[in-house]
Amino acid sequence: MKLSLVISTSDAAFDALAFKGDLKKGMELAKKIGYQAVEIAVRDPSVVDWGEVARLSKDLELPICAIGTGQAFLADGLSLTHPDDKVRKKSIERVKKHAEVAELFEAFVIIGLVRGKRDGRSYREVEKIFLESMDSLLKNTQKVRFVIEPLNRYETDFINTVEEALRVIEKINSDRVGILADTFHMNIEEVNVSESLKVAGKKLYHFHVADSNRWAPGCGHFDFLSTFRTLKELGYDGYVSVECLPLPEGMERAAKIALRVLKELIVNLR
Ligand code: LER
Ligand code: MN
Repeated sequence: MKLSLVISTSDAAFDALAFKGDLKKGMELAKKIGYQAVEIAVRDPSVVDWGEVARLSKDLELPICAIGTGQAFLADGLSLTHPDDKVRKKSIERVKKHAEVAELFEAFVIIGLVRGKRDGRSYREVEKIFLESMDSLLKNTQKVRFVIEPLNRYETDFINTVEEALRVIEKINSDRVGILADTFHMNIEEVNVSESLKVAGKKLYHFHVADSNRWAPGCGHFDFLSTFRTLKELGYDGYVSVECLPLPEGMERAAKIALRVLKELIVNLR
């Protein structure tokens, strides 16, 4: 298991991000604190100088493990299941740009909020549109991998649990699509976090951590020990990305606490 920190470009509207703002500063701090990679939340990839990010990543020896797309939904209202065809096409184009960047860094593309909401439509209807959008993304990209992130009910009503994500993934039927499980969402939606992770099994491609209150791990009541034991049992060797509020005491402190707590946990698993 490798530890990563979620950072973002300056135009992010989402609060649960460490080092929201200056990407360069975020990458440098993540490295200084001791993270092995960063995950970058990006609203619009066309406004970022990716050459500069690639240089930084190389110089700092800090890989970029995933590209977040939720800002495109939060700030621009784009979604892969948008009822308006024109907006949906624009959304697919936007995520394709995310995918091109992700391909460059061999990073995952996160399909979280950007999949949209049901907005009064049936689950079936929205799922059908989502499958079409995913099909288009897969056909128009080479080998980049996508991860579907189940989100809690207060953020979307389309795919809240690992089981729901797995059902959609089964229909997509591509090894380029897996699950991103996030402890914050699982704590709200899953009956039993460890059991759900076992059901995901090898389809678990990526992992987000925050405590029950979305503070740094160790600052709430989420049972990280049993969850990490399950990850070990599953042979999970992907990234564990810290995606927490800048709490307690600001971004840097939260990121430091998270790293210390997670490192201790992982050592104790041996
Ligand atoms: C993104 O990874 C996430 O977990 C969501 O809560 C974004 O709103
Ligand atoms: Mn997440």
